Amino acid sequence: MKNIQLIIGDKNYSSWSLCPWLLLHMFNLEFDEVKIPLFRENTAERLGPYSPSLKVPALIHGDVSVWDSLAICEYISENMLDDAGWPLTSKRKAYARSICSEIHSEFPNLKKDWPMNCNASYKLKPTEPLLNEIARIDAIWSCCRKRFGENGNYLFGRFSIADCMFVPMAICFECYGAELCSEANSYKQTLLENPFTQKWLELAKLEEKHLSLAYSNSA
Ligand SMILES: N[C@@H](CCC(=O)N[C@@H](CS)C(=O)NCC(=O)O)C(=O)O
Repeated sequence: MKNIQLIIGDKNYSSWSLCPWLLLHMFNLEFDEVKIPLFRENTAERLGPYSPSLKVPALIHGDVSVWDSLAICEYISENMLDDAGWPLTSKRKAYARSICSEIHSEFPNLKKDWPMNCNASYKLKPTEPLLNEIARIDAIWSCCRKRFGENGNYLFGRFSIADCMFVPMAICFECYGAELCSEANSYKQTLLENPFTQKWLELAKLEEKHLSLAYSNSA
């Protein structure tokens, strides 16, 4: 058994699990993946030993346990990557942390109306509040790319935690058909073409499809 265990939900539905999973893969950190399918009778019972919130993701590292996607990514960066999970300068790092917190705590309509379902592919007309949230993400992406993206294709050039936190949105935007400006759209493509995003999507295809396409939980 490796020293790091990442507890995740179904790859089809668990948007937050994808964030630290991608970070660990992008930085070549070996870990054991423990998958606990969500929304089953025994889900809470199986999550109990790993996650006090009874949600995924959770990370076990030696005798430390961390839950909540952003806290896990921060822990990985601080303890395993010498802070390389964030952009280098404090100005960029502050910006990156702000947009990560924003995506984590805001966007209720996106999380409710367009939940991640990797195998869904159909157009769902966004409501006005959802359109406003999509426009905000479009602005975050295009603004970051213009201001900070000079050394690569990710938000801050090279890959960072900020990209991890936005990959589920890229999958949802592709699946439900969000309209984006060209700068944001090409960033969305970068996230979707990332080899580990591709790997996640391939593995999601192999899973049992448990929920209907338009399920209403904000997984
Ligand atoms: N803020 C948490 C959200 C965690 C969360 O909602 N996880 C979902 C799956 S992506 C879950 O475990 N849902 C199961 C449930 O609500 O019972 C994070 O970022 O990790």
